[in-house]
Amino acid sequence: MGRKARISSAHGLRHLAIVALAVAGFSLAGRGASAQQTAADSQIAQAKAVLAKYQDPIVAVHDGYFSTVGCIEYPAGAGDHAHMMYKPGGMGVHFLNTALLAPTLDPSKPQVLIYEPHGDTLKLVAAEWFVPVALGIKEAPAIFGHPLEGPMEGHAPIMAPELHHWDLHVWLWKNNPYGMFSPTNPDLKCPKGPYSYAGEIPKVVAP
Ligand SMILES: [Cu+2]
Repeated sequence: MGRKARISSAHGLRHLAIVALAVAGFSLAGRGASAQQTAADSQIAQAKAVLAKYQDPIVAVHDGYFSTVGCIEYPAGAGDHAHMMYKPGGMGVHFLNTALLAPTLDPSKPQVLIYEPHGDTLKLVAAEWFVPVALGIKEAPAIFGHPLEGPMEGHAPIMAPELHHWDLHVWLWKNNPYGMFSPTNPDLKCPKGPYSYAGEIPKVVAP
């Protein structure tokens, strides 16, 4: 073997070692990501089990979740950077528990429960983690590995627009074709009645 060939084979070995390290790094990163996903999935399953009791809205009221009455549906989004990107769909009836407002989030204690009216009954469809900016939060908190969206104005007409907040809707009990973490659900319908509202897409605000 000539000198040149030796050099190039040493070079080749080093190259191989780098490739092997890179592959190992990738698969480690991949394993890390999937472990995180598994952890988030089991947290979601636990939250769903713990919160199942709120399928009875009276149990929710007893625990401090109070109805904001209106059923909210969003028409086609404003589609600009000043507003949240809400695809057309429903958000339902929000039951808010102000005693749970805190800067840190607990998977078993969402601040909001979301119901879909079905005739004379309310069906639990989603939970929402909700953090007012007034609590001193400067960066999006996260739950189940997902950062909350916002900050945004309060949702008119069921909230004061001044209630600037971060939030994340998690559709634990109703399939959402837009995805489990989408704010709106095209399959959620509000009844034709005096307490159904076409919500205004909230404006994005500064943290
Ligand atoms: Cu909502």
